[in-house]
Amino acid sequence: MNIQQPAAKVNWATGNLEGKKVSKTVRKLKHLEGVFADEEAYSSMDPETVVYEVEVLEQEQPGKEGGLLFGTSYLYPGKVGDEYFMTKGHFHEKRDRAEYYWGIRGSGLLLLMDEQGVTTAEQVFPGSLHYVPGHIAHRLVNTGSEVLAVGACWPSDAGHDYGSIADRGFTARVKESGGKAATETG
Ligand code: S6P
Ligand code: ZN
Repeated sequence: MNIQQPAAKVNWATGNLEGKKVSKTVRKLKHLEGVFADEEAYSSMDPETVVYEVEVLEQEQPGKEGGLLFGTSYLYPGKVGDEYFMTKGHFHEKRDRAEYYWGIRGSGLLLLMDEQGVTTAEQVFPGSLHYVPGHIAHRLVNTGSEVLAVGACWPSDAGHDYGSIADRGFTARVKESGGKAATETG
């Protein structure tokens, strides 16, 4: 029998993925127009500021039915005005596709919003495990002072629907208030 190397290696302390099929996406402030509430603070910041990076093991072609994708997101600490750095957030394009998230490093919140606009939040910390059911939009927020690294595994045909979030936003925001993270709805 021919024993082969695995598809990739994961550094479980940092989340870093290494492998031939690992892709990397960098999201800078300039890619996040309209995401943060304080437009004046947003336009005064360097558009090249990196907000988050995503590594994905594309063992299956994204879009292909029946496979799984695996990734790590690295969300840097920072704020736009008093609002913490966060991911764009998305529903899956195939709405019923679910996903697992788990905390690796740092601390933050996972915002979960249903199609009626009801948003809940879960604490993210090293070892936290989060089930994101289908039909639920999800967004990570870094409320800490170090990088928030979060692992994820999701169906390869899930896709991303960013448009619905861009149109209506999430119904909750996470801001610093009196030195602490506070959620604001409405
Ligand atoms: C994919 C999964 C994550 C996010 C990543 C970036 O289904 O939920 O890999 O893509 O955290 O967030 P966003 O909202 O910019 O795709
Ligand atoms: Zn997702």
